[in-house]
Amino acid sequence: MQETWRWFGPQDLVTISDVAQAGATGVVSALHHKSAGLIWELDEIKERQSIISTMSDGSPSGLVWSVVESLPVSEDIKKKSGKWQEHIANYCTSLENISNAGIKVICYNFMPILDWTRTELKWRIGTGATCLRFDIIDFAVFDLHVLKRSGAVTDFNGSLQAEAGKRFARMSKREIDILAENISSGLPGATEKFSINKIRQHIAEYREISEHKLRENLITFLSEVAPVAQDLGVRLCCHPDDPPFPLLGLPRVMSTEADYQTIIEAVNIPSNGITLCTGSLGARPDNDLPGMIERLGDRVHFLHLRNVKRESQNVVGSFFESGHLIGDVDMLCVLEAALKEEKRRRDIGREDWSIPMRPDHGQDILDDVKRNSQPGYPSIGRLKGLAELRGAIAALETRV
Ligand code: DNO
Repeated sequence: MQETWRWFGPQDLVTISDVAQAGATGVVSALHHKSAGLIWELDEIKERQSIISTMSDGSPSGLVWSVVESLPVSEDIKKKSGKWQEHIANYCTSLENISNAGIKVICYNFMPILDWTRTELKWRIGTGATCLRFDIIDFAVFDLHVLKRSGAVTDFNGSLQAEAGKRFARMSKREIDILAENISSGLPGATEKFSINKIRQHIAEYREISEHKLRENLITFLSEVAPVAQDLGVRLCCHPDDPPFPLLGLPRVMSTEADYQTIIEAVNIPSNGITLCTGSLGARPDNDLPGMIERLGDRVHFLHLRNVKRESQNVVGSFFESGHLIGDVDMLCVLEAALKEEKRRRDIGREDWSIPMRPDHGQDILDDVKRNSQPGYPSIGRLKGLAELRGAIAALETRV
């Protein structure tokens, strides 16, 4: 596995020199300032590559930009409305430019409006560390009492509504503002930050878009872009929904193995692949992650390795982000399945046998609290995660 590290560009408080010390060899990055739908020009990509290859004292970092995360898909493409055809053409031009710069793995997602969603960004666990958390009652507070979405009452059962009502009554104005901010604009990597009114407006635009329609729109998108990627030797990898269930009454179509299977079969070429994110998919008790690697392994082009602790056996429920090897995801089985997939690829002579992986997220520990970098992306917490995963991989490699 190629060890990679997500870096949010020059404004990231974790620097390229820090990344070099983490021991990763690949960098996962994006031109975050570009809105979805625009073309990534070759010179902008090359400029970012040169920044990644240089440490703050001017010496070579030894790092290579190996994965783009994300090349975002515009809302028009997801809704198949407005400028969707122009945006698909621009997406293909960006793929060509990224490929010409030598980057061959490209991650994206197909979640309507919001990218990944958490309700708390600094949830304190017993050790004093903090982590990200999704709390279903807090989310119901937001949906029922802040957004006041008309369909929300049918999406939460009676006891959840009652709990949310009680919690909302106890919350201060500041707590409510923080909750709204966390959900609508708090997380790094998302392409847009939304006001409450903007969210309402976007939700209204999805009124006619069922789960079936959204899946069809994803297939339309892939039917256009995956063959272009295939010709360029680029591997596209769709990130799962995070969390892997519908939110705000909006459809989500990449939450389970069956979802992936449908998309893979619909556009059945190797470049149409998966970002297997163990933390996103692991928030659902009915996702069998090692089994998914065994069955869909051929198309796993990128691995996000992190863990979660679920607080119920329900598909829709609360969870927090636990240590990389501690939690409901059986990380050792996942790693073993991934190593077996790499061996299978080596045996048949596949050039892409080494799957890029990144330690996904980390808890804020020690000096992370002072540095206050992007939520979920602290330096020391991720370093610990990477070191644990590296140790586990080294031990498992002797057995596979
Ligand atoms: C969260 C990330 C997501 C992911 C995008 C991929 O940490 O995994 O922001 O990058 O959903 O498109």
